[in-house]
Amino acid sequence: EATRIAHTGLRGRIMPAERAAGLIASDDTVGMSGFTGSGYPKAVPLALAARVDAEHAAGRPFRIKVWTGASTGPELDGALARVDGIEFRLPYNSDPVAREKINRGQMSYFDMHLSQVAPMAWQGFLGDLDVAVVEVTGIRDDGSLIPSSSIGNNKTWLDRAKKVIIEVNRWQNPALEGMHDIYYGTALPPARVPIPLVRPDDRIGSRYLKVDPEKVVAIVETDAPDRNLPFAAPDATAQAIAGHILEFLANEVGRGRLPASLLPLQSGVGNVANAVLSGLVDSPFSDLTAYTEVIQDGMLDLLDAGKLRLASATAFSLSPEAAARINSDMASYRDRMILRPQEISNHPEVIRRLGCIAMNGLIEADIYGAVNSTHVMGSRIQNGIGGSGDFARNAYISIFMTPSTAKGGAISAIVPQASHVDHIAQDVQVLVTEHGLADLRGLSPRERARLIIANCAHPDFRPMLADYFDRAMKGSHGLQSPTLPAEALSWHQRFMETGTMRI
Ligand code: 0RQ
Repeated sequence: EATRIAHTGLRGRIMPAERAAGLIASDDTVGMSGFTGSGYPKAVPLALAARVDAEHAAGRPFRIKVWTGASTGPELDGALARVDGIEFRLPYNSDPVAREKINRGQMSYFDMHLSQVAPMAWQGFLGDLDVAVVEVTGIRDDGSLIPSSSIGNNKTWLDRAKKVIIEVNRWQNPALEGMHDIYYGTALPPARVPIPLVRPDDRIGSRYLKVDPEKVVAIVETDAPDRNLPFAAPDATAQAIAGHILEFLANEVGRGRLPASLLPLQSGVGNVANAVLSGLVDSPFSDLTAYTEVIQDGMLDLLDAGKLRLASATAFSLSPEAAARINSDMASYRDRMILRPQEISNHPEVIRRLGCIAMNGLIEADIYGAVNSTHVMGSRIQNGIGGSGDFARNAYISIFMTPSTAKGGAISAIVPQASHVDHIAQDVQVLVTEHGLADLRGLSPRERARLIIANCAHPDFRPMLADYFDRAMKGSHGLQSPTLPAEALSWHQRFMETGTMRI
């Protein structure tokens, strides 16, 4: 096909990925595009990994600091982590190789709220940004950029970086043009003003990203697909969780506490979240909207079924099948989807104003409803907090959902005390497992504990939790949130020693 680089001046900077990677120096801080498996650069990070490997083989240290939107693909985090090329990483990672390096103490990881990355970069707390490497769909004749399948922090990286490397990916559908909404009205206090977004479908910015052409040191043309993992078909557990949530929402509508079109939905990633969305296809709700982080397969199903009117997010997170589906009919989806910078898709002010219904996964919750989203056994990072904190704290209703056990039943997802806390009890209003739902709104800690044990815990672990709570009611220092400190984390200790939380 014809070139996607309409700006004639910039065409002169087209070069191979190897040469572009040569413009990145050891110790540089590099802001990369990418959010889940979408819109991340696919050629320069791979070429850089090869270079890092060669430098290391020659006995020369070479590591960089990597900032992104959220998780990326194996060509970025996986390739660079494998060659020990990443010294520092923020704000979210789900790559298994990088995860292992972090948990071995070989890579520093700053796990942060996704809405805070861009503001913190502007505040200067994160240091200078040396290079931006950003994937786009095309470059217009005025030098503005047609964004790709994710926006993430691209606007901020392009504005803040001293040097910019652009990957123009011909695999991305040109019909993406027009779907994006890049808001340039953010400023730091005391100049900060309200974000003029009052409905999920409001467009408040530009369709294009801006970049100073003088800063563009390289353009690399690519033709590689986004790499998102396929979703598993919802299993019985996921379907049961989805069923409880749909029943809860129907009940809220019945009581007049939610409109029949609900409120803008936010849904985390993963199979359970996808099952909830699939369940909504056959629900009585209609005219739904989503104000969320990622558009996943279930959202496409809802759009196709005519249930979902509009989805606003910062990225696609589609299985290969769903990506093919959307690519073959992009024009029809384009008016029903908006991709925004993650500081807007996840903005606390907007989430609070719209009244999102947040639905996120978890690692474990304790009997008082504090939620651990990030650390296995309190110390091993799984992914990161991602956007769950942005949404949970500010949602109209904050729902957390999980299978009641993990690792083949050896681990209870409901524990006496969370081994790490990402979401305090005040940010957890509804807790759901396949066994049932606990509506915790308005309840005291003791009432929450009784309800969570009865409704959410796996039957095998229920008597152990009830026994712990009964004894805590007798032996605790205080009775607001009864606790036996010496025993509270003993379930985790037992798992580390014996491989199971069961006695
Ligand atoms: O690991 O595959 O090695 O067995 O954690 O667990 O059950 O597949 O669930 O995919 O929904 O992930 C919290 C990680 C849940 C996710 C978390 C192990 C389990 C498995 C995954 P294996 P499941 P999910 C918007 C919102 C934070 C970010 C967020 C997450 C793996 O939801 O990252 O919410 N959330 N963002 O075996 C030991 C336990 C465990 C456990 C699960 N109690 N003990 N291992 N696992 N519970 C999206 C974005 O921000 C982009």
